[in-house]
Amino acid sequence: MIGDKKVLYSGMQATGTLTLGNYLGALKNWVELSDDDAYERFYGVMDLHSLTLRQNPAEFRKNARNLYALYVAAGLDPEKNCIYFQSHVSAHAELGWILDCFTYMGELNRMTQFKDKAAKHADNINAGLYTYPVLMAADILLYQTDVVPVGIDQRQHLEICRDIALRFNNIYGDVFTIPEAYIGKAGAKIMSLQEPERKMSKSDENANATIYLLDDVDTVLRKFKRAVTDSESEVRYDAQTKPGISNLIDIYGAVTGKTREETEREFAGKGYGDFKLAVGEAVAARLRPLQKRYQELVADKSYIDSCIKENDGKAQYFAGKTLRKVQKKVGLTERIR
Ligand code: AQP
Repeated sequence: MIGDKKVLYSGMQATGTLTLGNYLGALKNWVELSDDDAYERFYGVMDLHSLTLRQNPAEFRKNARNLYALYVAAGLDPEKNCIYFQSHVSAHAELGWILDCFTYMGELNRMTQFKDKAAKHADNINAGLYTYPVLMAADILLYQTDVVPVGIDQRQHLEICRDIALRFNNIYGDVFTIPEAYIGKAGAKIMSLQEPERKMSKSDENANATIYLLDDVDTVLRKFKRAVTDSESEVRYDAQTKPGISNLIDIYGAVTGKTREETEREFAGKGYGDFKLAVGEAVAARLRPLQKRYQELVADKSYIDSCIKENDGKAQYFAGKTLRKVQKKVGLTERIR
C-alpha cells in the first residue's frame, strides 16, 4: 500500500516489438485498470532483464524508448501511471543482490522459463538468466506491490517472489507486502498462430506465428489467414483437439468481449475462412488507434523525455524507501549524510 491506495506493478522486457500476446495478456489489463483511483500504478520498461540476451546497444536503446511510447499509445497516461525505466532506478539491482542471498538454487532450478530459455539460447546460458526471477521479485517488492497484472506464463515467477518475500518477512518482520497475481479473464495465454501448442512469443523465428502490435492491416489479415487450424470446419472451442481454432476464439473474445459460446453461435454454419477474416479484422481495428498514437508519440521526443524525467524521480523515491528499510533490517551500515 502507499497511503490508502493499493499498489499495482508490472512491466515488460524491452526486447523487440510487443506481440498480441503481450497486449492481451498484460497491457490491455493495465489500461483497463489505469483509471482506477483505488490503485497507485507503476509500470517498468524492464531493460535490465533484457540484458540476459545479447543486445545490439543502439537498437536496444531505441527499442526501450519505443516500448515506453507503446505503453502510452496503448492508453496508459504517464501523468496518472508511473512509467519508468528499470535501469534508471538503481534500487532494483541493489535489492536484487540482497534477495539473491535469500533465494535457494533448488527453487531457481525449478523455474520452467529458465529451462525453456536455456534450451533456446544454449550458447548463452548466463547467470542473469538463472537469477532473473530474483530481480523480478525485487522489481515487485520495492514498490510494496499488492497486485501484479501478468499473463499465465508468469505465475511461477510470482510464486517464487511471494516465497522470497515471506521468507524475508519471517526473519525481519513485515518489510514487504505480499503480492497477488492478477490474471485477466480473457487472453491470459495467447498461443502461436503456427504452433498453437506453444505460446505466442516475441522471439519466435517464424514471423507468421506472431502478431506484432505494429503490424499493418494487410499483414495482420494475412497472418490470420495462414493460421494453423485443423481438418474440420466447425468453429468450436476444444483446446485439446482443436488448439488452433480455440486460440482464435480466445483472441476474438479478448478483443470483442464475446464469450466462447457467443463466438461459436456467431460462426455456426460458417467456415474457417470467414472466421479467420473476422478475427483479423477485429484485431486490426483494435490496433489501428494504438498505432496512430504511437507514430505521434515517437515523433514527439520532448514529451516522452518530460514523462521519463518526471516518473523516474517518483519511482526512485518509492523504491528508495523500501531499499533503505531492507538495508537497515539486514544490518548494513547506515550512511552518514
Ligand atoms: N502469449 C502470451 N499470452 C498472454 N500473455 C503473454 N505475455 C507474454 N506472452 C504472452 C505476458 O506479457 C508480459 C510481458 O512479458 P515479458 O516481456 O516479460 O516477456 P516474456 O513473457 O518472455 O514475453 P515473450 O513475448 O514471450 O518474449 P520472449 O520471446 O523473449 O520470451 C508478461 O506479463 C507475460 O505474462
